[in-house]
Formats: sequence, structure tokens, C-alpha cells
Amino acid sequence: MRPESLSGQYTDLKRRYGNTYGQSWDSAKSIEYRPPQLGGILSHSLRKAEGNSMQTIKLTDGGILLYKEAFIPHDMADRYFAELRDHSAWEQKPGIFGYLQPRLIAAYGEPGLVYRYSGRDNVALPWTPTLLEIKQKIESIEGQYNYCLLNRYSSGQDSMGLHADDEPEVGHIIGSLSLGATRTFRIKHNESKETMNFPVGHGTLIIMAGTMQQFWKHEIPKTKRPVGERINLTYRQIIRE
Ligand SMILES: O=C(O)CCC(=O)C(=O)O
Repeated sequence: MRPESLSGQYTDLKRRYGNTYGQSWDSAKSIEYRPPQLGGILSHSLRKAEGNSMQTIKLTDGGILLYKEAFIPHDMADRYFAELRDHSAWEQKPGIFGYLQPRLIAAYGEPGLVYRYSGRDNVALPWTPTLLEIKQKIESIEGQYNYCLLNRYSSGQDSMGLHADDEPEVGHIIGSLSLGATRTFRIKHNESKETMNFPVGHGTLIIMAGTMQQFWKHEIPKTKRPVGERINLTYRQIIRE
């Protein structure tokens, strides 16, 4: 089903904000998400998201993106960042064409879980208390997760290419927490190429849901801005075979 009312709502946003809303710092076609301006005109649809001040963005074709800029308070985010940076089992893996991926990764979760992407198996190490604590916080908003993929971007030259997490064994709700340097999380519709940019900073939570992985891709583009290190945690539900 193509949710006409949701597309209509988005058109209204463009009409309402005109050029100001439609402009972004790095792409004429893309839209920068500005939480204070948008608050109040986007209706909240997911039951658990109601009342917790997450912004709910209904995307064309049934995708849903929940956003909260400072979900984790600053001091707690500092503690999580230092702990995860210093004590995770980071490794740099080859990507699809054999080149090393431009970031480090680590994977944790329930025993025996494996997430395969870009032709590589990522076997979960046992949960740590910190990752379980964060998991609980995200689950109190939306989703149930049994696996966490960590990405570590050492500078603006580290990145994540445009992709969808649409593997059949991954549940459609993905909770994504950012720590450290602020980067841009960019989403692009597969057909219309409509683009939105979300700043993801120290403690920002994004939850991707609905049909977002079917109709939209997402990325962390490289930046020439002098940015520091960033860690991202994506909590997922891996469906066992
Ligand atoms: O670093 C991010 O925010 C994006 C991570 C991501 O897209 C992924 O792990 O699939």
C-alpha cells in the first residue's frame, strides 16, 4: 500500500517551509532536518514513541524515522563513549571489493548470533553490561534487539556508503545511537532520490522502522570538516534460522 496521506504530509512541509526548509549545506536537492521547526506538525504514530518527545518523521512509502537529538545526557554519553572506545573488540574488515572498510567495527549480542553483510560474517561476542544498559534504554522507546553492530569513525574520512539494512534475517526496527563527533546521517528514497539530512551528535538516537529499509537507503558521508572520532551503535533483531 502506498500511504498517500504520508506523502501528502511531506509535500505540505515543503510548501510550508519553501526554500529555507528545502536547502541544505551540501546538496541543493536535499533537506536538512531541523527538529525545532518541525515539532508539532508531524503526528506521532508509534505507540511507545508517544509521550517521550521523540520526533516521528513519516517518510514516503511507509518508512518511519524516530529522532531525538540528545537522547542520552551529555555526561552519560561521555562515559559510554570512553568505555566503548577503550574496551570494544574493534577490527577493520574488508568490504565487498576487497578494500578495507573505512571504519572499525565490533559486534555483540546473544550467543551464536551472526549478522552477514557485504559478504562477511559478523559473529556476536557476549553482551557487555554497558551495551545491555543502552539496549534497555532504546527498547523503552521502540523495538526488541538481540544484536548490536558498533561502527567507529576515526575522522571525517571514515564513512558508511549508501545502503539499506534489508537482509531477510534482520528485523525492520533498528535502533541507532551516536556518540562523539557530530556527523550527517543522510537518507535517500530509492526512486525519487528525495534526500533528508539529520545531524547525529553526542547522544542522538535514531530509530528506523516501518518500510524504511525497503524504500530508502542511508549513509554517513565523508566530510572535509575537521571532525573528531564518532562511535555508532546499531541495535538489531536478528531472526535465527
Ligand atoms: O554510523 C551510522 O550512523 C550508520 C550505521 C549504519 O548505517 C549501519 O550500521 O548499517
